[in-house]
Parts: sequence; structure tokens; C-alpha cells
Amino acid sequence: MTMPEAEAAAPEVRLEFDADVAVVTIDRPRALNALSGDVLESLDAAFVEITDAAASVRGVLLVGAGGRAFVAGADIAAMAGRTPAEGERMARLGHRVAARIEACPAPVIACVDGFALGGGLELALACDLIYATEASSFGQPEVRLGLIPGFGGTVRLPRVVGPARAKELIYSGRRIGTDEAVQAGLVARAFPDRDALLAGARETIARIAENSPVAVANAKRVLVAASGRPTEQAVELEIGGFMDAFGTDDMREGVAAFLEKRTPGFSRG
Ligand code: CO8
Repeated sequence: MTMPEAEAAAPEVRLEFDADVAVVTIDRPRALNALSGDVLESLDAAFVEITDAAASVRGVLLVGAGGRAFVAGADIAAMAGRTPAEGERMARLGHRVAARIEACPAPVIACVDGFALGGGLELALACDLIYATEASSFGQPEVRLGLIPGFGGTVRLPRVVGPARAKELIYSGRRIGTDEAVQAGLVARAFPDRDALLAGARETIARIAENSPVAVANAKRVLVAASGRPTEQAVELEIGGFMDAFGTDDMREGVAAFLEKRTPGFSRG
């Protein structure tokens, strides 16, 4: 049966603005939201748009549609027969998306409900926080396909869970549940179901939104830039960000408000 025109054209990545929260939904449930080239390009475009609207966005939720998966990895069907040069292009596109997420001034929460595997886990690792439902699962199964992680798994996973656990996960390709992912520090908070997950993520963004958007963006910039660097370089980056804070109206306002025992009126970013 031919798909109706409108259904065939339904976007596989949706960006919605709900007050000061941006929601990015990967909606390709028939392939468990696997990352095709089109999905990655659309994610890239969505994060460019969010960054352009930075002044009115206090947080971003990244979710997978369909109730079974956040993202089950890169699109395996699309990888068959690819050359090394095509593999490189694919990995670079994935890394461009990760860089956009890290460059987005507002914190991004990966809301995992279901599978976060391969490129799906790597996408979540590029976000600031991973929240998950209790029934979710995580893994880097690339070696089972003769591949290796190509979208940051060898870089960000060891930083988050430590090299030993990252090696064990990457070499074995085994999947872990949310409990183990929380213990490993991969998942920041677990929730009983999807509704609680989304409510919890929104609550965190509301809490963040009480603070100076300039300071939150400054902290994110330093955290991202310092990650994985030697201590002396990381410390210099922190000093630079701390120094920058002294040049902001929000710092004057925040300190004045504390001293005057009132609620600060921060800028809109
Ligand atoms: N790519 C394409 N299609 C997929 C993918 C995928 N990664 N995962 C699932 N699907 C499809 C299945 O083919 C199936 O389609 P169909 O109904 O047409 O046969 C549909 O989704 C449902 O999947 P299953 O029938 O397999 O569902 P199960 O409940 O039996 O199993 C699993 C769910 C365990 C998640 C299973 O689908 C699975 O193992 N999927 C593959 C997971 C995986 O290996 N991911 C890693 C991929 S490689 C990768 O991510 C490399 C990262 C490098 C990125 C570089 C830049 C982006």
C-alpha cells in the first residue's frame, strides 16, 4: 500500500518550543529512531535553531518517539556497503551534531525511555544530563557488527564511567539496565515511567531557569571545554570563565540581590 503523501513527508525530527523549553523529538519508531543521515542533518538544524533562539530557551529535552527507544544506534541498513571514506563522513556528521549540542548555551537533557544503543548512547552522552525510565537499556554494541563507536563513545563514555567500565562495555557490547547505568554515573536520575521522566526533566529545567542564564551558559562552556584536558589547562579555562562572570550584569545583580536579601532579576540571556 502506498503511504499517503502527508504521512510519507512527516518529519523524523521535530522541534517544538514550549514556553522557555525546547523539545527535540526523534520520531522514526519503525527503525527504533535509528540515526540516518537525514535524522542527523535534522538534529544539526534543530540545534542551530535552538542556539539562535538562545535568549528565550532555558533548557532542551531530547526525546525519542514511539515508547520503545531513545535511539537504537546509527542506521545499520544505511551502513551496508559503505566505504571507509563514507564511514568517515558519517562519523564527522555525528560529531558535528555532538558539537552543536555541546555549543548550545542552554543545558540539554537526554530523556531516555527504552534503548539507547551505539550512536544513541553517544548522542545522549553529548547532552549535559541523561535521565531515564527504569526499564531503559544502554550499550555500545558496535563490535558485534565489526564496527567501533564512531560518534564519541570512546571519548565521552570513559570520561563519564571511567576507562575500565567503558572498555568493558565497548569490548563486550553488553547492554546494561538503568540501575547499573545510575550506579556507573551514566544516568543522573531514574524515573518509573515516561510521564515522570518528562516531568522530572522539566522540573530540573525550571530550577535551572531560576538562575542567571549567562552564568549557566558560562558554566556549560567551561565544563565542555575543560572536559578531558590536563588539570593546568582545565584550571585556566575555569579562571577565564570566572573572570568573564565579573564582567556581567547578572553577577552584579546576583551579588547585590543576595546582599539586599531580595530575589535577583537576572537578564534573559
Ligand atoms: N538501524 C536500523 N534499523 C534498526 C536499528 C538500527 N540501529 N535498530 C533496530 N532497527 C529496526 C529493526 O531492523 C526492525 O526493523 P524491521 O521491523 O523492519 O525488521 C525494527 O527496528 C525493530 O527492531 P527489532 O525487531 O530488532 O526489535 P527487538 O525488540 O527484537 O530488538 C534491539 C531491539 C535489541 C534494539 C535490536 O533492534 C538491535 O539490536 N538493534 C541494533 C542495535 C545496535 O547494534 N546499535 C548500534 C548500531 S551501530 C552504531 O550506532 C555506530 C555508531 C557510529 C555512529 C557514527 C555517526 C552517527
